[in-house]
Amino acid sequence: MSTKKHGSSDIAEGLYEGKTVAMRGAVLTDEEIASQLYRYEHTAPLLPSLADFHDEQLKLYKRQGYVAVERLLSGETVRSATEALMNLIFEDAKEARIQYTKPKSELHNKEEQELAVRKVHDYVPSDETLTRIAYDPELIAKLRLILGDEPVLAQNMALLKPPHGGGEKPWHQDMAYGPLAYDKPVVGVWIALDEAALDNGCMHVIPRSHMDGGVPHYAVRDWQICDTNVRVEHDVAVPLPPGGALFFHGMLHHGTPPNGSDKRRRALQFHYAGQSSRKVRPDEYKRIYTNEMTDAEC
Ligand SMILES: O=C(O)CCC(=O)C(=O)O
Repeated sequence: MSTKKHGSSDIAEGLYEGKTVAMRGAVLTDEEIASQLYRYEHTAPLLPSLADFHDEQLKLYKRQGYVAVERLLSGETVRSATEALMNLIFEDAKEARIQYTKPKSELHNKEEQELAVRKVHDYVPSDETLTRIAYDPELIAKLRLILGDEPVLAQNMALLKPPHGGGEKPWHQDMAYGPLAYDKPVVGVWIALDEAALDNGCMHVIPRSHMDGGVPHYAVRDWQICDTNVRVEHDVAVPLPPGGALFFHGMLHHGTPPNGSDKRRRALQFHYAGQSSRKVRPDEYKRIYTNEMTDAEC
């Protein structure tokens, strides 16, 4: 695992209204992040498939803030979604936007290029398979049940965590990010394309944390919940096979540790809002998700 320090020199993007700010706070190595900020003893149970999601699972989702499914996508769909994603990176990005962790001038071949991709934004319209996954009628029907409203795709993003040091995504709530700051909860659907395991940066969640509502986020290693405000002792890891998926509430505290293994960890992520939801006003956003009104320190 990389011994690179993360903290004061890192830059985060994606803050409310796209502002970019310098990070501050404690400087931690990947090993320290993986061992101090995450736990690995408890793992989430998996429903065999989406067809097994009924009223009881809806209650569980509402109580725990998440439900995980072993097989949302078939092996063939996973292969063709992965190929589609790689084509957007290597051949033609079309409408998608690709975010690299290094300047393009430092990427000399396809392997270096792929391993430097952190995110692919807005890929859904660019490929038929990816469009089909996002608007699958069975998926939309379950989301309608969860939202109690007509689901609208609010965001689509693929997240790639390369082997040997793919970075942590610190603990956060998705609705603390401007594009998802709606007045009613959004639902995240995170789908593993590679096996997402304990050693390559699978999702981790704090069950029931969505019940706390919005909490302040701080610019530390990213736009995140203060490390000391995360109830890490309640951490449940969500390892998934390729094609497995995590459905989670937009206020759920979640994060992913660094990838210290020699395996890729690529995932698709969709967020759906109810069609009657509205974006929160900037003053409301500040009150809920920042320390601007309270001055609380991290
Ligand atoms: O896939 C990851 O590493 C983190 C995904 C996530 O939590 C997010 O983008 O909100």
